[in-house]
Amino acid sequence: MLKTKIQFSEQTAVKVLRQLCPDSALSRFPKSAANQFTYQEGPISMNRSFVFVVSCLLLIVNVGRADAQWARFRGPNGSGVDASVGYPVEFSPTTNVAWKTPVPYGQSSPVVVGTRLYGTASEGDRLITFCLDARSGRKLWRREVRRERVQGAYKANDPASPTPAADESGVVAFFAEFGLVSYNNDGQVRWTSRLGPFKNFYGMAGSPIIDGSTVVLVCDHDAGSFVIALDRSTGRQRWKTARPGMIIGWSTPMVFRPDATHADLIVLGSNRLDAYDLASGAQRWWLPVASGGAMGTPLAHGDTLMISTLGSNEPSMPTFAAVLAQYDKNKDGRLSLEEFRADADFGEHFGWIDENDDKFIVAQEWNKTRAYDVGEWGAIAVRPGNARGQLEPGAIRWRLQKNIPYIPAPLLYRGVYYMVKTGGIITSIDPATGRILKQGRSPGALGEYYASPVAADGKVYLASTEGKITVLKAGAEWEVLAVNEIGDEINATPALGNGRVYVRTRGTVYCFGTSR
Ligand SMILES: [Ca+2]
Ligand SMILES: [Ca+2]
Repeated sequence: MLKTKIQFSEQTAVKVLRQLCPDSALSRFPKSAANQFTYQEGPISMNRSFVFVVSCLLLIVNVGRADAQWARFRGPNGSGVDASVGYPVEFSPTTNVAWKTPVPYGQSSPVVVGTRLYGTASEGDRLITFCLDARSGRKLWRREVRRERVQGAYKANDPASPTPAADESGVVAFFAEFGLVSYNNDGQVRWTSRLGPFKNFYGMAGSPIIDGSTVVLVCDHDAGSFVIALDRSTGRQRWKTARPGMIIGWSTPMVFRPDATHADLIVLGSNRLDAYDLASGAQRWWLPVASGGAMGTPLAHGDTLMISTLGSNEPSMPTFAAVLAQYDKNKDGRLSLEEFRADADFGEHFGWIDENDDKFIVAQEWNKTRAYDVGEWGAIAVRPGNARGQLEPGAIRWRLQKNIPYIPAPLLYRGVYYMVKTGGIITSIDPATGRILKQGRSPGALGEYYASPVAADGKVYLASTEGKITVLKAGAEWEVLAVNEIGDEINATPALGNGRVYVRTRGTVYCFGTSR
C-alpha cells in the first residue's frame, strides 16, 4: 500500500515523538519498546519496524489526546464526549476530589488542553482569563483586560459566559465588553481583536472555537449579526460574513466534515441553521428554523446534523390588542415600561421587545417579537447532502417536539441521543428515527438545567443549576447511577479529560476523579 520511500531517521522519530507528547507519555513506553526505534540509517521501505514506529506514533498521539483535549465549549467539536476511561460515578466536595481551586465568578466552562486548564471570569471592570495546572489545580497565571463598555446582561447571564477556546499554544477568550484576546500558554498576550458593541438585551454568550489555524466566532445580536474567522497566530481577519435577518442568539458553532472534500461551519441561529465554507466564509446552505433563542451546539452523526431548538407552533405571546386592553392605562396605543413591567410573563423582557430602545413598545415591535419563535422547531435531524441554498423539506430526516430543553444542548453518545430539561426530565432517543426510547426523571435532581450533558466511559453527566450532578449509565434504557451533591450553583457545562470531571461552581473549579 505504501510504496513511497520515506526518509525516516531515528533522530526524526524521536524529534516527532518529543513534539507529539510530553515526557510523561513517552516514559510510559517500556525501554524494550523504545529500543526498537533503532533501525538502519537511510531510506527504508515499508517494513515491520516502520509499522511499529508508526503504530507507536499513532498510539502516542491518541494518548496525548486522551490526556486532555477538551479545548472548547463541550469538548471535541462541541460533542460533549470524551474517549478516555476511569471516570468516577460518585463524587462530592469531600469524595473523589483530585483538587479544588477557588476562582472568581464567571459562567463560562473550563477547557483543558494538555496539562493546562483555562477559564474566564469577571470582577468589576476586569475581564479575567486564568490558567490552572490541570493535574494539581495550582494557579499558573491570571490576566485581565479592562471592559471597554458596559453591556447589559440578563440575570441568568454574566460578562464571562462565553467559554474560551484553547490549543497547545494557548487560549482565546471572548468578552462581549471587549472582543477577543489571545494569550500564549504562559499568559502573554499574543493579539487582541476589538469587537462590538453588541445589541443583545440578554447579553452575549456564544463561544469562540479553534479549528486548525483558524479562530471562529459567531456574534448574533440585534444590530448586524455576523460570523468572523481570524488567523489563530496573528488575530488577522480571514473573513467576515454577515448574517442578515438573524437576531439575538447564544449558540456555539461546530465544524461538519461529512466527507473529505470540504469543511463546513455549522451555525445554529435564532431562525436559521446555516452552513458556511470554513475556508472562505461563503454560505453554502441554510434551513429556516424557529427558536426562543438559539443555544447549545449542533451535533454531527455521520452525514446527518442534529440540532435542538425550543420554539412553538402557535405564538406564545398574546395579541398586542390583548395586552393594550390590559396595560395601556393612558390609552396612547403603546406600552410604557411603567405600564408593562407588572406583566408576570413578559414584563422583565421589555428591553428586548422595545427594539428601538425608545422605552415604548408599539404594535410593530410586539408583533415582530410574537412571531419570533413560531416555525420549524424541536429536535431535528438534517441530512444536507450536497445542497446549496435553502434546504428542501426532504433534508429533514426526523423531528421531535417533545421534552425539548431550552438551554442544554443534546448529546449523542454510543448510538443514543439524550436530552435533559427543567425538572430533571431525561429523554433518550433513537438517532436514526427520532423515536423516544425512554423518558423519565432524575428523582434527586428535579431543578433547572443550564449545563449541557457530557459523556465518557459509559456514563452521562447532567449538572443542575442547584449543584446536583446526575450520573447515568449510558444506554437506550439509561439508569441513574448516582446523584452527586456539589452544594453550589452550577451553570457551566463540565469538562472531561483523562478520567477527570472538571466542574465549575459559583466560586470553585473542582476536579473529580477516582484515585489511581
Ligand atoms: Ca400607554
Ligand atoms: Ca420602541
